[in-house]
Amino acid sequence: MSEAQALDDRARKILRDNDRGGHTVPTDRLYPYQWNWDSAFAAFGFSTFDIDRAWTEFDTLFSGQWANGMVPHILFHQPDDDYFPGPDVWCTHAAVPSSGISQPPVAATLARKTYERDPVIGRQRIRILYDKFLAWHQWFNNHRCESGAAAITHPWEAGRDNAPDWDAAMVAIDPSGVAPYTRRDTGHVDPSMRPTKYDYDRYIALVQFGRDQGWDEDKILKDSPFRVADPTTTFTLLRAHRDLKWLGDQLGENTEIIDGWISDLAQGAEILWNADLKSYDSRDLRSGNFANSLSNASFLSWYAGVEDGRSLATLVELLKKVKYGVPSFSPDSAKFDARRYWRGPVWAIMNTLIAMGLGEAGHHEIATRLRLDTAELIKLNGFAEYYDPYDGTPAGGGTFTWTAAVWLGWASPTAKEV
Ligand code: 9WN
Repeated sequence: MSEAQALDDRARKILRDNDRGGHTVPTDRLYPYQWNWDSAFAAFGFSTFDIDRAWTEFDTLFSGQWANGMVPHILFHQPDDDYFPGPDVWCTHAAVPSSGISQPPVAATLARKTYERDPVIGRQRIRILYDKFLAWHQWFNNHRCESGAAAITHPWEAGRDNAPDWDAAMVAIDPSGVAPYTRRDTGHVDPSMRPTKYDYDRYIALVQFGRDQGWDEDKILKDSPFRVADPTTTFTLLRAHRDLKWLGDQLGENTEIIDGWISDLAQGAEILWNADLKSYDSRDLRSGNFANSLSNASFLSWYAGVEDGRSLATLVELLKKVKYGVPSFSPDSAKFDARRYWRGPVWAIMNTLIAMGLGEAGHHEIATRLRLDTAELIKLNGFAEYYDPYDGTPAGGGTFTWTAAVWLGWASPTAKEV
C-alpha cells in the first residue's frame, strides 16, 4: 500500500470515528457538537467514499434551521460538558438547541461537489434540501448584506475567531457584564495556540448581548457594538449563491432571485478592496475603517469569481515569506503569531478554497503549490486543526474532520477532483 493510500485510510477512519450518528464532530472533546462549515467539509470528505452519508450530513445540518432561514453555527445535538459556551449560555430556544449566529456558507458549494460525484442520487437528495438552502441564502441577503458586502455580528460567525481583522472593532465591546465562566478549550489545547482571555471575554459579551435582544436581527443590527464586513463571509456567500443557482438549474427551478443576489454581492464586495494593502480586507461597518489585515480570507476572491488579478502579486509575495502557505495572517505584521489560531497558522480548508478558486481562474502553478504544501503538512504532521507556517508544527486539535475531508477530496495524490 502506498503512503497516500495509507493516509486515505486514516482520513476515512477519522471521518468514521468523528461520526456521532448522522452528524460529524470537528474533533473529539475539543468540539463535541455539529459545526456548520465543518459539517459541509465533512460531507465533501464522505462524498469520496459514502455518498449517502455525505447527504445525511447536510440533512442533519438543516434539521437545525431556524424559522427565519438561519442555519446556526453550532447545533447542540446532545449535552456535553467538554465545550463552553453551551446551549444554556446561548438561550436560543430553537427546536434543535443551537447557537444564535451562523457561519461561512460553504455548504451549497460543497453540496454541488457532492452532487457532481453522483448526479442521480444528488438530484434526489438536493430536491429535498433546495428550498432550505434558498431560505438560508435569503436570510444572509436580508440580515447580513446591508453594506453591500456580507457582515458578521460575532467573530465566530466568520469562522476566523481571533483574526486581527476584528481587533479594532472588539475595542467597542464592554465585557464588564460578563458572568464568571470557565473555559474548556484551554483544558484540551495549549493556551498559547488559542484566543486570549481578552478575546473570550468579548466573545461572551457579544453572546450575552444577542441573547438579551432575543436574537432579534433588527435589534442586533441597530444596537450591537460589533458589525464587520468580512471577506470570508462575503466570498463564500457569493460563491455559494453561484453554486446554489447551478443546483436550482439542475432541478429546473426559477433562479432569478439568486441572479439578483449574485450581482448585488459581486458589486458590494468592492467595499472590501483596500488599495493601500493591495488586497481585499475586512471593514468595520461602525467606523468605516479597514482592518488592514492581510489574511488567508483576502485570497478567497478567485473562489468567489470576482478577482481581476489585482491581488495576485500580493499573494506571491506573501508565499515567499513562509515554508507552508497560506498563512492566516501576514508575517510582516507585529501581530503575527505562528501558532495562535487565526493569527498566523496555515489552515488546510482555507488552502482548499483558495486553490479551488486559483485553479478555476487559470493560476495553476500557485494552486498546485498550495495543494502540495497542504499534502506535505498532513504527511509530516498528521490531520491537525492548523499548522505553523514556518516548520509545519501541528497545532490545536488532532484527528480533525475537515483536514481529513480535504485530504480525501483535494490534497491526496489519489484525490479525484469534481
Ligand atoms: C467557535 C470548529 C470551529 C470552526 C471555527 C474555528 C473554531 C470555535 C471555537 O472551531 O471555532 O465556533 O470554539 O474555537 O475557529 O472556524 O468552525 O472546528
